[in-house]
Amino acid sequence: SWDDIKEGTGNGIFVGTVSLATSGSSGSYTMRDTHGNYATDLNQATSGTGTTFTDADDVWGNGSQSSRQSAAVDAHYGAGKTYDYYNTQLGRAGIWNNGTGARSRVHYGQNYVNAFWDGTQMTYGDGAGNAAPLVELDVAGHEMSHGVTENTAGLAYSGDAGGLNESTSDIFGTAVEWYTNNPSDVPDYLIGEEINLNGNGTPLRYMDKPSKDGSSKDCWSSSLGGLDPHYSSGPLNHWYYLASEGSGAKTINGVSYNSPTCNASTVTGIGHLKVEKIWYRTLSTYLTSSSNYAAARTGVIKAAKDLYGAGSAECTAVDKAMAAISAPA
Ligand code: ASN
Ligand code: ZN
Ligand code: CA
Repeated sequence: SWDDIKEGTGNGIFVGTVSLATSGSSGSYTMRDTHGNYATDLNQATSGTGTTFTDADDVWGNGSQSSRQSAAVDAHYGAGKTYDYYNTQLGRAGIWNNGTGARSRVHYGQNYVNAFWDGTQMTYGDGAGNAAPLVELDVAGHEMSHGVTENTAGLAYSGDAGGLNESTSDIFGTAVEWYTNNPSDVPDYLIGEEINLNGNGTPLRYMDKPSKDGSSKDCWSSSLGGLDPHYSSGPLNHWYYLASEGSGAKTINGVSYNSPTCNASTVTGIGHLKVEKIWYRTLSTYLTSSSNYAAARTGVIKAAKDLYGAGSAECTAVDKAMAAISAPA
């Protein structure tokens, strides 16, 4: 039966060799965990639920990009780590906060260079050319977090709210990467750094200085809301970095960051986990579908007071970081 949970061995494309929560018994295992997170193979289709991955010896894939099981290992591992992060660090029992997991569909379409949440499930393309399958850990955390946003604040996908929505997914995708601390996918403040979407080894997005991608904004302005949400996310991603690590130059896990402020201030960081707790409380308590950056600024101050007290270093840091991205007060 599927609730006979096993620790299998997965050989992922990005995560290396990991223990994988699977179900079944000798001769017939499925890639399904205790919460009901499970992975299916779309086999290049673009609709349907796909075929559940099964395996005789509970050793999955060989780690190469051409291994059909390996893409599923990364996606299923990512779903499990995202579930565990929300559950243990933020007290949320999955996307719906009801203890149930979600389906991850892999091998979507032909040469599909994206991943998405559709209100029900996660879906991952295989990439094309230089771009690897889009099953990297921060992408899995990003897509599942769209589900969390949908089931909390319900942020719209346009205007300032669209940027807050996208950034929330980048923040928690990054949070999952830090929580997991996988030695083959060392945590950072970059998004999609393993996939090579640009073909030159650069990440998709940079949280310390979002404008490094050529399109995202570092600072809020009244025209921000007219941008694609993947670019209007920049200021809040910048806020997360500044509040976590502080302004200026810093090397973390071998990656060099240099985070400017928009108001010539200096910000001292409080560590990413506290910032995540403050943002999650903001998202789940103080924001609505139409919230803008001003509401985000008011919200993080309230959330920081709730969690750490008025006048706390945490409260000061998240407010100073909001000022440092020019968020309206
Ligand atoms: N991967 C993209 C995202 O989650 C897909 C999209 O643009 N909807 O933002
Ligand atoms: Zn997104
Ligand atoms: Ca990353």
